[in-house]
Amino acid sequence: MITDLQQHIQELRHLINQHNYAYYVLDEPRVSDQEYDRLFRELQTLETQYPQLITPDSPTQRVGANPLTTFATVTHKIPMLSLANAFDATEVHDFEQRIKKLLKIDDMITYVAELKIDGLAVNLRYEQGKLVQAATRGDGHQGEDITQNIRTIKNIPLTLLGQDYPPILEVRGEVFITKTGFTELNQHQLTQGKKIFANARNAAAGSLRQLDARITANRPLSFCCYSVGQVEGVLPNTHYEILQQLKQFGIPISEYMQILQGVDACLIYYKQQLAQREKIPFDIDGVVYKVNQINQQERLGYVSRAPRWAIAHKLPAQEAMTQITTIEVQVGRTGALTPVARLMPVTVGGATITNATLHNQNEIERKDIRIGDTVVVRRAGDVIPEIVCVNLEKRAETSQPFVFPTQCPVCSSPVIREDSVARCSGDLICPAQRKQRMQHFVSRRAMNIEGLGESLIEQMVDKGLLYDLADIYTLTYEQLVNLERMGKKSADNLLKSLEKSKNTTLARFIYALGIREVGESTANLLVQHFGNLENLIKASQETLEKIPDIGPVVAQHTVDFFKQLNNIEVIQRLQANGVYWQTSEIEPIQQQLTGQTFVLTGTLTDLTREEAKARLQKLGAKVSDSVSKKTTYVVAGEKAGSKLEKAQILGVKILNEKELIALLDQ
Ligand code: I6G
Repeated sequence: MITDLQQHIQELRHLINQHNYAYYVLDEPRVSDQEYDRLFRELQTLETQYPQLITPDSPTQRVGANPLTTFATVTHKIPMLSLANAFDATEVHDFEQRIKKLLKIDDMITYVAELKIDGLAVNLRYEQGKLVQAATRGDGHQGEDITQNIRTIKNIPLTLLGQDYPPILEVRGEVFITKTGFTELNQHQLTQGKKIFANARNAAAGSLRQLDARITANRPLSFCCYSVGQVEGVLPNTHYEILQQLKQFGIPISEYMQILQGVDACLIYYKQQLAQREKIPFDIDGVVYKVNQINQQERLGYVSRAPRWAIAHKLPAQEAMTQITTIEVQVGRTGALTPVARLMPVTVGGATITNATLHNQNEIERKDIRIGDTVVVRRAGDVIPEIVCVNLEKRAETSQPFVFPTQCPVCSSPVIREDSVARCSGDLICPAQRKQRMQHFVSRRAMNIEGLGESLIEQMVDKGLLYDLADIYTLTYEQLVNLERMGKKSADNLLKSLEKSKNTTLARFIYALGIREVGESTANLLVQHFGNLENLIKASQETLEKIPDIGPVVAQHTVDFFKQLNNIEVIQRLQANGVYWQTSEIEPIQQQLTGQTFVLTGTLTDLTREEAKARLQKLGAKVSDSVSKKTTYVVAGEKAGSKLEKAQILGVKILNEKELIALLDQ
């Protein structure tokens, strides 16, 4: 006989499991965090009062209290295979040709394309819907029993949902840490004085290999399923449907999966994923194409421990090993000194790299980087390459730590320290700072002076033709034509582009001045707010700080910049030399909605999204993409979905389109 209390406890567990499923698998939370915590605490309290009613599959029982002394060995019922690799399109076409030949067909083959997450492969075994064992891949035949650790991963169900799951079901997939999880974990490790991890994969591996599951429980691990192992029971007859079925049982699967016809479609998928690699929230090292029909998979079988029906199309590696030949210090536009490692050339992510930023002295010390060291370098997208870690095994005994200079390497002025940043105190005395400021001033998004590149600026500053920004507009044909690599035509063209650049906008001009921390969007904000340069020059720290999105640091740098008389003098000379902008176009911003944040969702009928956004911003409002407690209003158009639901849960005020228009027309 089941008592009312047992019944209630079971209901609580079921509800919590359903909420976990909605949150982790469907990515559609159904209750607020507070409501979830309330249910969880209620269950915990009842289980503390009645410990005899605790069951191992209760959602409260993820973290075991007793550390292990060693991991037991698990023999896989069905070997955990690896995948064959393809490194280019030809190899992918060859894969398809082999398949067609073996299947003796010439029709289109249906594939499922998935991402290959850079994590650790594991096998999870469910018996009668309960998670009973989890193991690493190991050598493919035997792995380690990591059940205690796997149970702590929040998106892995301890009990499968529904009733019609196979009585024995093994699922396989990758345990990984997201990019943000990895950054936060390393930040936490740093503050605790603990070892930091070289990359997300190492962090995931280190976390799974803990004998004490309480440590694993504090690591941001996730799981994503990509196939099944032993199954006793019936599953659908395509790979895609099997995964969808697993999702129904509460197993997390990838949202990046696509069904595609033929390998050409797979190659398009590859290009798309490569292009958006930086936006994918976790590291990937390839994409995988699998034949979708299970009967075709069965006919194709396996060769040398890899299925013939699947292939991993590798993405360019983002990391490589090389040696640091020397460390140099570069002086930036604002005098910040950045140490840069010069490297033995190495190919990473399809490009040859010879330099990597070392950020600052702290970073060099933290990673214990020395000249001559063998290091792992990482190049992710367009980001400047970085040193991930030193290979200490290859360190020479003679290696010496790098001594950070106390004087600017260019102008010998003393180096001053501002937190982690070392700065040359030379300001305009320092030719390096002057060159950098000029490069910024002439750049495309600033004054957009075509034909005035880095090497020309370098020559002209060194020859004394250019001292400050205003000198750029005093250059003459005679001066230009005598420079190295400068013919008559180039001199003429440069003079023309100088002339053209004089007609600019105030926002571009402010950005071009190179005030510390004032990027393009801040420059735009300043223009919207002050309307003209005179008002900005006069603005106090207090006035500046009142502008939404302008913090005390930006305000301070702006005030400091305009306090310096030589900066005002340069501005006046620039204007005297012909730089101008249209003042009439600038309307100072109206501020009724300052400090309010709007989220637009669903389809608007009378206004377009862009119009609504522009009009809100003009009135000083911020328009955001995501709903939080800080959102002032959610504007819900037709067919508004999850954002509207979230607003309702969080108690954020909701406006319809008519109400929005009324607000805008006030
Ligand atoms: O190691 C793997 C990574 C990803 C896989 C895999 C996968 O699918 C997205 N799929 C299979 C079938 C195997 N290894 C054996």
